[in-house]
Amino acid sequence: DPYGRDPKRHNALIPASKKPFNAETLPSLLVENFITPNELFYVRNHLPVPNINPETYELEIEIEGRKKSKVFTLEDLKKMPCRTITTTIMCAGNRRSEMTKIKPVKGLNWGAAAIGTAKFKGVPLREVLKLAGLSEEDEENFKHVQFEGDDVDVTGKMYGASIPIWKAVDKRGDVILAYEMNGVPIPRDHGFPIRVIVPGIVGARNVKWLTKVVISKKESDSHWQQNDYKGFSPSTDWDTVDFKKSPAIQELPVISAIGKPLDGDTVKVEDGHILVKGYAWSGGGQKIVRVDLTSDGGKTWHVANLDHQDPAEPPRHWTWTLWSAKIPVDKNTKNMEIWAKAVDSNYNTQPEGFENIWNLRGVLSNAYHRINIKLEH
Ligand code: MTE
Ligand code: MO
Repeated sequence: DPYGRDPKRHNALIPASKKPFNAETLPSLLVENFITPNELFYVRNHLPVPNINPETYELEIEIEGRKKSKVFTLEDLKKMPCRTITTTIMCAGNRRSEMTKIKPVKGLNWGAAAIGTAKFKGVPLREVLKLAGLSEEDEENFKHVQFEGDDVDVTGKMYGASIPIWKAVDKRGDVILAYEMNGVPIPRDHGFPIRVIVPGIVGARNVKWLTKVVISKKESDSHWQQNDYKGFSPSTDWDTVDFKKSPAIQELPVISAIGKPLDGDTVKVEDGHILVKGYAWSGGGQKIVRVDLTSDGGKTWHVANLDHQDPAEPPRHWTWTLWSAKIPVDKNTKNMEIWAKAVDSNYNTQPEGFENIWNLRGVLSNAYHRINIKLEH
């Protein structure tokens, strides 16, 4: 069993699949902490978890066309000046289970917790690239930075992805090669011993168990860059899809979700109100400027309090916002449907429903979040 050496997981992680292991916690637990505890951080593995010996670990940096690549040990990387970046990471398929209700899609049946926020410590990728010989001229001539993980499929292919080079070399891109997550060495499930952290960009490009970086004129040719993690029209299905026609997802659009109460919960009304809590986040370093809630189908909207928000300004606002709102409730109301939507610093907002954003892979599933609850007076 190739999965026999996978690490032990916390029992608050609810598996979406066991081999490979994919899991998320309950949204109600998630919204309790601005920094997601490592044990509750969603896990998205495509393959068995590698077991890397930190003593013999090597990271290879290749600049296409150069004779020799440069190799760094873990110790080499840890000796360099470090940076700590707090960022939210989200899977492109977060909240897919809601889109599936419109029409089935291919993908893990994620709820609203395939997202988390952590403090990562590591070395800026741009400094490592400079040491590997990348010049300012190279930054213009090459277009992509490709990453390879140490996890391999049955055909011997590594997990891989790439990002545009500007993101990697721009000081404000805040891309780091991380060796710590929330103050401890990165747990095995999250990429031990080195993972690239690409703030503001879809989870899939934050390659875990990083063993190779290639500076290239081309994108990664991996399955996950070319034939997955792309958006399509609602009328495109598996018989007509041409993956070459859509760009790979990089920065993610604005999203929000209610974490508490959960859909189907019974909630006690206090002082004529109920308390609703959730998260909101936007990719590309945009900041959440407002979260709106309604309990009457959009006739009236309540603006949520932004309870916990990092002070960083866009376009370097990498973390989610935790919010809460008190929704007034009539004496006679027994059931309630609550909707939430967020607005980011570009004034982009979420689509109303899933009908017109449905896509065959169930990605970018960011319509208004809607929950139905029962009320107890
Ligand atoms: N990196 C490697 N090497 N292998 C993977 O399967 N999954 C990607 C990304 N990096 C993956 C990877 C995807 S799709 C996501 S959403 C994030 O890792 C999940 O990171 P997490 O498991 O730390 O939450
Ligand atoms: Mo993902």
